[in-house]
Amino acid sequence: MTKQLNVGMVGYGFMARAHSNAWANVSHFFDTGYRPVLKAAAARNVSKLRHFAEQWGYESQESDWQAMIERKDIDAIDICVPNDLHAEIAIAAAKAGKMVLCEKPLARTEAEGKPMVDAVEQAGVPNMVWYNYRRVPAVTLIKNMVEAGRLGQIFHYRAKFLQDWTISPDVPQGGAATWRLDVEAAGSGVTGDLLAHCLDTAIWINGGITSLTAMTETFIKERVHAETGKKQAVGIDDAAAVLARFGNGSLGTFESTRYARGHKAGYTLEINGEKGSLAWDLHDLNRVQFFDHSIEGAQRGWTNILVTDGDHPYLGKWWVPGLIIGYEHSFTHQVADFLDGLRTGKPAAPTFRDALETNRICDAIIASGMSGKWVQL
Ligand code: SOE
Repeated sequence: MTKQLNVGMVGYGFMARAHSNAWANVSHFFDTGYRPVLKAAAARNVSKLRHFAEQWGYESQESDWQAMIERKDIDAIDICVPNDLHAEIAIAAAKAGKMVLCEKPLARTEAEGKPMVDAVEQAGVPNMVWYNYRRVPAVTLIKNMVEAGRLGQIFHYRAKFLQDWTISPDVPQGGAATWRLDVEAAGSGVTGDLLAHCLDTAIWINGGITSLTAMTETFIKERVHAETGKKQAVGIDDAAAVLARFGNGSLGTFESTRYARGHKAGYTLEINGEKGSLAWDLHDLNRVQFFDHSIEGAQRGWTNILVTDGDHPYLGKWWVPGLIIGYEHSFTHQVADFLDGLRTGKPAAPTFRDALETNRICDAIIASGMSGKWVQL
């Protein structure tokens, strides 16, 4: 029998829309045994909340998240607010016995994330962090191919996440639209916002990182704060370049910036192994590029696999073979896996504990960027 799962959303921005879309459509496509219901949405800005809640069909609205957490008719709290609010909400939700889902990164730092992990584990509540790119079918296929040994020994893992939206000095920091530039709200800049995605995917596919060194830069040193109207020092990293060693002996290179003119969400990755290479580009997200060295010499070359067949990860649940899917589907897949985890008792990853490791690596990047030294993890 299908069970109802009542969702309480905290926030109304871009991520709240991406998650709401996933909650709303997952049971149309995936048989998980659960039917999520958009039960309540909470935010302080009442007019923005009303617009959001009505557009997405939330049954009720709360002007403070505490009230929503206290409600008996809410099963799961989904946190889609700036990073500085994650810990307080997640801990309170766990104490109230709710399932907790949190937008990435888990917290601003590992130290802030640790009590969040303790809270969900002590309460024994299901929990997950939204690192959605794992669930792009092409990326999941890469994971499966690496796990099946198709690349043999891995030598290199290379990833980039490039944007260009903060090049102008007129972009403010702080406030609802630009909190990602305010170190108080975000914790870090591109490291926690963009590189965190690359790191989550990397450690999932290629295992743990054992040491790293990083170069970070803040190109624009002062920006007006949207809330005070005053110019103040910028505390976030605008760009980060990282050299890393993985536990399996391979070398990692990671780059992230908001100063790569022409790039809006340029997430790419490539893995090179003894038997072959695999590559993926978010802007062509249904394709995997594969070089298979075992193919006879004259026919050997890069093959492009269009990941749209019924036997590709998640694709059997969507349309018919050959029809492409997009960014938003990765969130639906994440909810589907979360709900499957509830049914099977095998929690979907990344859990809070898994995501804490990404925070640990981000902290090491920021520390190394400041000291110029290698950090052992
Ligand atoms: C920043 O612009 C951002 O929206 C990140 O916060 C998301 O996590 C990333 O997926 C896309 O870019």
